[in-house]
Amino acid sequence: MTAKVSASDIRASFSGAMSAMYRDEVPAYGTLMDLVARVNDETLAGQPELKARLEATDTLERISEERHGAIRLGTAEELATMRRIFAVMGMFPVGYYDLSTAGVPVHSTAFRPVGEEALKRNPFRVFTSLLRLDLIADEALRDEAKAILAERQIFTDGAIALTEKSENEGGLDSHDAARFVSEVLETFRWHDKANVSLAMYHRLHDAHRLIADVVSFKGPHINHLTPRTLDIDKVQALMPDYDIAPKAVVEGPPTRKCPILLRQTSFKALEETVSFHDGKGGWQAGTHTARFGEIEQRGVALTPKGRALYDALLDNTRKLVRPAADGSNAVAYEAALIETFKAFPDDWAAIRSAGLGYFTYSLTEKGVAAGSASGDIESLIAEGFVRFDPIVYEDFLPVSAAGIFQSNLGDGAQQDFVASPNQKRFEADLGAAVLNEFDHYEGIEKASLEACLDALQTRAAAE
Ligand code: OOG
Ligand code: NI
Repeated sequence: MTAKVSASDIRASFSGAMSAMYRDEVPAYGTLMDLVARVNDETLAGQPELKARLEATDTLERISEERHGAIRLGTAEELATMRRIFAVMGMFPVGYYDLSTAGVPVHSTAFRPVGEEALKRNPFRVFTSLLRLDLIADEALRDEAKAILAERQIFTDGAIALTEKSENEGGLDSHDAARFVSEVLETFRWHDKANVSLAMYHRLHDAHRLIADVVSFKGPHINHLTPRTLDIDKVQALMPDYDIAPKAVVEGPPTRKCPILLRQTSFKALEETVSFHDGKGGWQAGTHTARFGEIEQRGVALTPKGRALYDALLDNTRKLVRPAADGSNAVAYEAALIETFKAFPDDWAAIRSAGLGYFTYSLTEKGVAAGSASGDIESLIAEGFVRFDPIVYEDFLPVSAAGIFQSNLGDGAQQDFVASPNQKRFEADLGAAVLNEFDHYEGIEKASLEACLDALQTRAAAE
């Protein structure tokens, strides 16, 4: 029997292939990648303690290869099949995001690797949304959209056959893995020929721009890829020098010494030429705006207590200043954000002792040399036997995601829906439950703590 390629290796190779394809399709993404690489190098050179921490936790290497993407699917069947395909690459649905409250008729999850080893190897994630036609008022249009979606097949026969093979045989050998990557890539490719007429596109677009983006095309083109930067403010400030116009405000928490959760910013989607059916067997030219670029900076994952504090502070800020789509009050918003977030400790030890964030524990050089030590975790830390490092937040934030969606839907696209989260329905369509992100971080924290205490043979003392 030929050896199987690990799911993480398939994921790494897929992430690389996707990046190369998108770089080809959207040259500004390539420019952004170069800028991020430059800023990351400069940040590491200027902050030796950050570099040392990343090295100590074995997470320095993953950063230059790190990115996430996003797609929007049209049907439950597409979502369920996508789940099986991502599973071949070791990517599993984590979290449920309801974006209806933010005027976007979708709900979403993030497919991503789970567990420390897989994340270290390659943390590629895909924010995956499912269109909610049930939120569209116009019943006739809803039925037409459904009928159009029912006709399309977004996966190649090869992608489905190889997914089944992997499920039946517990993985793929290197030849099949390479074929799998190129077959699956087809689903994410841009199509400049639409599925519909220009008139239909306009009707869908009038109902909601996002509906047109999902229903009018042969497949769920990847709509952005996001490299991870170590200094988002610097990249944001340098973007204009590279001829990229960033969105007015950075989503998420303010600039801090100790980054928490996730900060994101994007550049506006491109207007692209698309051919639509002319109803006479030919094509008619039109345009569509969908694909954009984004960058993100990731900080510590927060506990439910930390997250509740974050949500409350963000909410308070937005009550003071609601960021306008045109960026006119960006300065006031940023000032309010900084002021409000003074209530969130900005020091790793304080964040840890207040139970706001998740950390991994490991032995220091002194701890390794000592071999054994007694005392509880607090005294082991105080005596320098054990160190703690923030666990990176690997997920997304619904308010930020809504901001990213909105900035690419154009001004005035704001639309109100009645908030209607429906995780049960989403999971039924997905064919699986989504993982709870908090449980996952807590598990990683606990395992590291136990490993440390075991190594120092003080487990009994700590219990
Ligand atoms: C997804 C937007 C969400 C993020 O980084 O929060 C997202 C989309 O526009 O399809 O990618
Ligand atoms: Ni994104």
